[in-house]
Amino acid sequence: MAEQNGKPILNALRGTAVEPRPVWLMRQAGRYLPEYLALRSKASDFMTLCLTPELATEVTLQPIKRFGFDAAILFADILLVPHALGQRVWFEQGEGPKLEPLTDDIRKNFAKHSSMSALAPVYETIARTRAKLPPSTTLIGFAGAPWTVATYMIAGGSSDDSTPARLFALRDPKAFSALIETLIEATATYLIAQVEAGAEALQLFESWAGTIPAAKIDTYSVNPLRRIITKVRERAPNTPIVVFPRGAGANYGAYAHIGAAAISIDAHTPLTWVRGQAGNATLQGNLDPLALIAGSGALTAAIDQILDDTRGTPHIFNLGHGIRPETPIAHVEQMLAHIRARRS
Ligand code: 1CP
Repeated sequence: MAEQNGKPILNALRGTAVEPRPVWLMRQAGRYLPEYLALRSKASDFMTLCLTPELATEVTLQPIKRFGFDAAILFADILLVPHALGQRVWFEQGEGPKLEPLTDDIRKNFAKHSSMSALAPVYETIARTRAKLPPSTTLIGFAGAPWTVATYMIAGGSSDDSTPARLFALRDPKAFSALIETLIEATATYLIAQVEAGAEALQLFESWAGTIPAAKIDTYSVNPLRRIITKVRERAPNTPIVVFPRGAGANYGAYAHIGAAAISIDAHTPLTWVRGQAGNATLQGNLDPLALIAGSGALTAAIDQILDDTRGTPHIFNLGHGIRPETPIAHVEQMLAHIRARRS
């Protein structure tokens, strides 16, 4: 029997089929919330917002205060790791992230930054948030998976199908594997520090799993994630880890056996199929973010399908990817009311 400690998300991550279904949303603190936009305009830039504990704590708590989700996710970004490793990162309004070119000089200095002490403000945000959360709400820390973070470091920003990183890996496998090694170490150190600061569960975002050629899925993604999970579990054996390999398709099964407590499922992968691949792992997801924009009958039908497909099994309700800025608040309220009114 899993321990019933009054935190629905932690109970689900430990393998209990919890009803009513615990729920949080990826990117739940963000631009669809007027209070986020108001606070965002106070910070000089997005990186400063992430690295100012007072503001980041407030943003983390905003969706909890408004909706009472079962988990809060730390307000930060996966690109804080390249920043901490010494590669300059900035966000241009409406344009997404930008990173300075990954020079030999920057790579030579990675080791100097490996303590992740530049992210001390993030650890302080975690401690402050934890102290303010309701007792039933779980605080989730996170990081990007090495491949996903590397795609941004190599391209200098977003790229549709990770072409720059894929070419770099094929042309210079030694340099690519050194970069992945650096990210494995840095990410494990960062996540362990998050747990020590008060994170109760962790999520690893492999947002660009879908761009990895099948023959490379193990070396680029599955093995690095397994190594991070092993390192974190050595130091924090009771902290469950969620892996989100968005777009992994037929490779979803490969992620079920790397020590993660849960796998988060995108909207394109059938939950019932993953259930058969995933052994005892808890599943999370997989509402289409567009159903949340559409609302009304399309939304309740999509919710019912997910709840029916996962009935009696450990499952955390979530989206298949981040909530979109144009999502009406009333539809988030409709979703929560519908999930919480259903008992099975
Ligand atoms: O609830 C929350 O908002 C939690 C905080 C959070 C998380 C978990 C943010 C804040 N970013 C992330 C993760 C993140 N960041 C991922 C993985 C999840 C996913 O696939 O969406 C990725 C890929 C990033 C990189 C990133 N940061 C992008 C995506 C660019 C692309 O290539 O598509 C963007 C637009 C950002 C900026 C960002 N991060 C977070 C917010 C709220 C924003 C928008 C910035 C703003 O306010 O203008």
